[in-house]
Amino acid sequence: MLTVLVLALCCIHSGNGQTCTEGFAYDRRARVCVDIDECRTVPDACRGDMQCVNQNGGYLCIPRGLYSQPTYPRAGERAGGRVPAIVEREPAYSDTSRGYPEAEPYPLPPPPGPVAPSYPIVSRSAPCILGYTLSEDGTCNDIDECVTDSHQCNPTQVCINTAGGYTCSCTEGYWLVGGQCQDIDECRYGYCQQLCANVPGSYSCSCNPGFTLNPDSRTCQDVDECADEPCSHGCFNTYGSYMCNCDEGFELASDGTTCNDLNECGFSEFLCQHRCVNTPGSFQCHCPGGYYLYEDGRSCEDINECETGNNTCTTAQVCFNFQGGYTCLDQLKCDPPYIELSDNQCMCSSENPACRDRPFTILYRHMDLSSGRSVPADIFQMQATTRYPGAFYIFQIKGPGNEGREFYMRQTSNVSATLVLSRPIKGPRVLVLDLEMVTVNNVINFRGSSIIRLTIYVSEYPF
Ligand SMILES: [Ca+2]
Ligand SMILES: [Ca+2]
Ligand SMILES: [Ca+2]
Ligand SMILES: [Ca+2]
Repeated sequence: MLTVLVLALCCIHSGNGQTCTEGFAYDRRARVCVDIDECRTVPDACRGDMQCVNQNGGYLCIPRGLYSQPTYPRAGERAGGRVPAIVEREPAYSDTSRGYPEAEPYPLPPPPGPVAPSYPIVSRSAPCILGYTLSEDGTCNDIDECVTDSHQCNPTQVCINTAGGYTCSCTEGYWLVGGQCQDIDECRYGYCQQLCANVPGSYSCSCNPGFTLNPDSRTCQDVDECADEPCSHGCFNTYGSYMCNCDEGFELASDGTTCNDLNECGFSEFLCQHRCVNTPGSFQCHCPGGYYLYEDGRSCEDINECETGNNTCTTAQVCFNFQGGYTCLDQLKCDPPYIELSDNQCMCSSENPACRDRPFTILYRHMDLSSGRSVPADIFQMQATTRYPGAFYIFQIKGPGNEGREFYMRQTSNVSATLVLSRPIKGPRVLVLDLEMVTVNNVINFRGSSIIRLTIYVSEYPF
């Protein structure tokens, strides 16, 4: 048991220096672990421009220019007999190539003169490169010149902080002219499609009436005014505006949107034969009683009450139609000494002494005449039905009915004559004219007459 223990102890102490921690070697004579000088024993312990500095239990690689005198690290910085944190710290110097440090600033060399005895301990008082300031945790932080007001930008410029420095620039809408930020006159450069207003640092576009600014705030597009239905009737959108139009029978009012009814009746008094009634968008012709509106929409046509049956005549009567009315004619009754020859003719017999100096026959005729008919107008013709050799005929108007001398008889041949209307006659009126035909035969010394009793119904209207 004792032997095993001695052997075990013997093995530990005689085991090729393996009992020392890394960085130290066992000195058999002194029976202690001594530091290994890696700078001598390790080939290329430091790369590149780095200089190897041996430490107790380790070694340092530091930039050659920074090395002044090797020294032992303080006890507190020894970790397990070596300083591994410092060995391999390449970023500490590689960042210098960029001109400024980032996360791991490396310490600057101490000022000239007496060499700091404690290197490589970082000197807390060492300044950072220009534009950086040392913070309490030992890192170099960028100075924000814009906040600390240590910049040199002029009042028109804006200070923008950068890592290790700052820049002066103009804000949007300004440009640098002669070191000063001056407003850009965007209007001069056609930024706006239509209207442009330059303002310091910016500009604003607007559009002419009838256009609206697009979301790009620069271009304009036509407003479709018709979408809001501004017109009473039709609407046509146009580029920059719109136009209203009206349905037939309407006219556009002065406001350009409202449609007013046209008073067609005011255009012409001949639009309707009788009466014009204006209606919204149109007009209508009206006819007086006894007439109907013809299919042309403006003329008045007489209603033939005798044909339509819309009359009050009895079966014993004869219906006579005239313009604008009708009348019921009683059955012919001849006054004595006349006797009835036919249903419209009375005769006075030559054998009857009472018939001397009376017309031999009276023929009843009816006609209608339009009021205001133009004159002269031939309106009725009469003719001898029997001719006697050597006889001649005289035609004349007899008795009452022509006091106004509106008519006269014009002989058209030996045996015929025409009743002529010579003056305008105004209705409604009923005239009875006795048109006499006198037969004269000097050979047999005969003189006789016959009459046409013409009843003329003059209408109220000239149609
Ligand atoms: Ca501007
Ligand atoms: Ca438009
Ligand atoms: Ca109208
Ligand atoms: Ca009638």
